[in-house]
Amino acid sequence: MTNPLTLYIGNKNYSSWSLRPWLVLRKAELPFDEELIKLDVPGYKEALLAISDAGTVPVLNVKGETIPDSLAISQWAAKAVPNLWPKDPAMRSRAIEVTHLMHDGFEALRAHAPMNLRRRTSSKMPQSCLDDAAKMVELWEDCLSKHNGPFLFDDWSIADAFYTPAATRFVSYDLPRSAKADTYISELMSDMDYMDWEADAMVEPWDLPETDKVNR
Ligand SMILES: N[C@@H](CCC(=O)N[C@@H](CS)C(=O)NCC(=O)O)C(=O)O
Repeated sequence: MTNPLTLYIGNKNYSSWSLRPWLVLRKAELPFDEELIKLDVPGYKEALLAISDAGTVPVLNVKGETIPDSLAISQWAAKAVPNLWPKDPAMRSRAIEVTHLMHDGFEALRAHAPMNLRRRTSSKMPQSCLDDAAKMVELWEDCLSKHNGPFLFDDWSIADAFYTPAATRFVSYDLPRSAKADTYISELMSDMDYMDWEADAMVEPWDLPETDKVNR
């Protein structure tokens, strides 16, 4: 390995937590190696625990030190390079707050509409999932209406990285959204870095049947 940073990630089709800091490192222009751990195959948990005690991906290895957790990795990157959070202090605080909302909340959306980039369905979703989706659209609209776009806080920030996997769920599961939210989703999904990740996900040979059968 040639880079001082290695990001351990899960399957690109499914691992929403991995996608977030991967985008952040790309936007930070910090060169990194990536190591993909296949999830839900025999021995995968041992493989994860060999990388960090968290037993999850993502994990960033910085010259031998490990940082688990998508938000901790993103915060590390924000300390290493400028401009990953908005400069304006009030905008910055709100960006951190909405990022935490995604990191810690929207459980129903996460459970009933797991990231699955290859999936396209219009099947009926549970009300709790639709309620979360509506809450997310409201949050996006609030941020977008206060700034000039195209991102939640004008320029791209870690907040947008955190909502990118959520945006893909609106498309995969055909979740209702306003025109403004749809424009934001299209913006995130046409991002060049996101498209690199998605291209890999499309040709990944591994399926997670439990995730694929959600809402079938
Ligand atoms: N809070 C963690 C969540 C990480 C997480 O749950 N990752 C999933 C993959 S997307 C995982 O590693 N799962 C392993 C398992 O369930 O055993 C973060 O933000 O990084």
